[in-house]
Amino acid sequence: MRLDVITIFPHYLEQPLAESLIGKAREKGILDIRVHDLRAHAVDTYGSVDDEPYGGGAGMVMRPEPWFAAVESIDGWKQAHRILLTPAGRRLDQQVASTLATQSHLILLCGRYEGIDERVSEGLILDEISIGDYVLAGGEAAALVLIEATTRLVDGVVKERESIERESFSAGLLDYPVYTRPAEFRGMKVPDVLLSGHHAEIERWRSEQQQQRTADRRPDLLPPDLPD
Ligand code: 6GU
Repeated sequence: MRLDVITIFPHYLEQPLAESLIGKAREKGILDIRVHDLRAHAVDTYGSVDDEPYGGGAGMVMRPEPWFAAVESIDGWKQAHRILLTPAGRRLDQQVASTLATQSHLILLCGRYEGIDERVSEGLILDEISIGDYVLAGGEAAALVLIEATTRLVDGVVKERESIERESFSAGLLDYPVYTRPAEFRGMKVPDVLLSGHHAEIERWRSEQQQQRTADRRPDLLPPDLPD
């Protein structure tokens, strides 16, 4: 998968995208990720990318020219799925991530919260995505979340296929609790069933734990009760 990210804070993104699963997938050539500095396409030699809003009001608005120039400098941009990260977008969830994972080329535009000239959305953007109902100063952290949720679903990025398959099997439920050695720690014991070696019982216990935890913590994830 090819990923291009456009931001005024390229350094903010570089280290997280060099670590762990994503860093390894880049080394293996499974992911081709490039971070672009919007200021390289500024309208003047001072690196200006924003200006006062027409109609007045607080804050600055990002000008359209740098965004158009930055996107149009990316090879294959016309065929790419071009996403603006904005709190006004549709909400990212596992279903959205798995659909994005089928794309061969994503271009992510990290806006600043105060706003981007609407003609960027009109002329460049195919999809607007938010990561939740709270306000971030900019789209950079959201882009990292989207990239991590999406790329781990791309073939070859996660070694243990089983963890991905288990997630989709138990789709929409919270995970069961897990334990490792020691069997007792500061008086807290690992549930007996996990030490029993009875695989069918362990599977049943895990499934019950998932149902129970989801009912307790995230009842909104459970299917609605059927009427009698
Ligand atoms: Cl994508 N951007 C900003 N600025 N705030 C957000 C967001 C995005 N998603 C949730 N809050």
